[in-house]
Amino acid sequence: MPLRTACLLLLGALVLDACGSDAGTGAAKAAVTPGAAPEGAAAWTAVVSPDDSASPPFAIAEVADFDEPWAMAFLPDGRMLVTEKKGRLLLVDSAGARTPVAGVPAVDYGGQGGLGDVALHPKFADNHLVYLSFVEAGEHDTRGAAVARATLVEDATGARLDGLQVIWRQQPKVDGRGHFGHRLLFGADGKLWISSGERQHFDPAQDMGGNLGKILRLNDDGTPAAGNPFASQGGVAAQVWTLGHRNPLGLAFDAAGRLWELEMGPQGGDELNVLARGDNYGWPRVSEGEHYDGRKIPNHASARQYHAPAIAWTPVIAPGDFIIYSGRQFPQWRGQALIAGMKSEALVRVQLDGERAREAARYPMGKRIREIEQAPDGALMLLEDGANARMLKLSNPPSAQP
Ligand SMILES: [Ca+2]
Ligand SMILES: [Ca+2]
Repeated sequence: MPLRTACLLLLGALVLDACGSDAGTGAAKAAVTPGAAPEGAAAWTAVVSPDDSASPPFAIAEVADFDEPWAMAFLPDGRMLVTEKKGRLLLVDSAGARTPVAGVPAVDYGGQGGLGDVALHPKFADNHLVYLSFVEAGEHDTRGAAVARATLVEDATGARLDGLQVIWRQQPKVDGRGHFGHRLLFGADGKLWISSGERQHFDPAQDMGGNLGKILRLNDDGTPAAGNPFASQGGVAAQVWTLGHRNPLGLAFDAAGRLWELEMGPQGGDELNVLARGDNYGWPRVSEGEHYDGRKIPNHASARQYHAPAIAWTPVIAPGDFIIYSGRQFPQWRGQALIAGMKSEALVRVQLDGERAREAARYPMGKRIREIEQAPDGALMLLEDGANARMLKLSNPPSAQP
């Protein structure tokens, strides 16, 4: 009963591991068959209302292995760009064959930091612009996330990035190696959204003199977009769309144009939020969790000036990223959030209803899942976390086997 074993181990991990939900390294992993049907009562039946959890409607195929992968993005021709935290960018075809891409900027690797997200310019087919987030070293043992863009070139000598230009930086650079956030998203209007973590320094999330703990809305060249709510304050405040975020690791638009944001809470209190222009999401003044040292934090309901999450998780799921599904292979999931779960070692499915959300199902994967993307054919692509991490393709059988 490997799956049942995994469920029990998962429950144990939730109870025993009181710190480091986002520390980037997993506890002992259970060897399981991902996606197999759980037997008996799963460990989380008390906290979710699973419908098809007992029989996940997907088949799983392993595509390739990576060393600490962090993100992926699909090219128009169906190949993928995959980042590895230590600083490698790889072109990957559907059969898993990999081509290294030269010209990646130097990254400050360690802790939660290194090479981060990858996104394509909305007009990539014309301009071949690729955007990367990464951690950049500063002076005196400081560092911060940065975003660069460059042209992807493929010729007889291989693949490379040309004309690399840093277009955005976390300010200020601070010590520590956590909570960079640095997920990237382009909107339909071509605006670039960046999630910026508070670098485990708490108060910067409320300080408009810096851009830590904020969601930023920029033009594709990194300049502040017109219409941002704090533009009159000038400086980096002109970049800010929302504030009061801890470690935001996912951004996605739903079909109605709402922007959803997923962030790691402290001990408890992972959040899925609907972002509203200029709103304050409360960190570190309010949270549904508490500090790792046991100090209590008032909850969102105690201070109505802070925008409360649509859903919060205690115990944490420790999200890596999420998508809002829109594909063909799982039509019953269109409009739902699919979350890559790290500590939860699961694919977490959340039903969205307007601005409300409820967890609908968890699919045990037996490994920390760092990243999720929707493939052009509607399959789900997952990246496991850490060393010897697999890329998995989840397809709705029988028609879509790779
Ligand atoms: Ca919050
Ligand atoms: Ca992603």
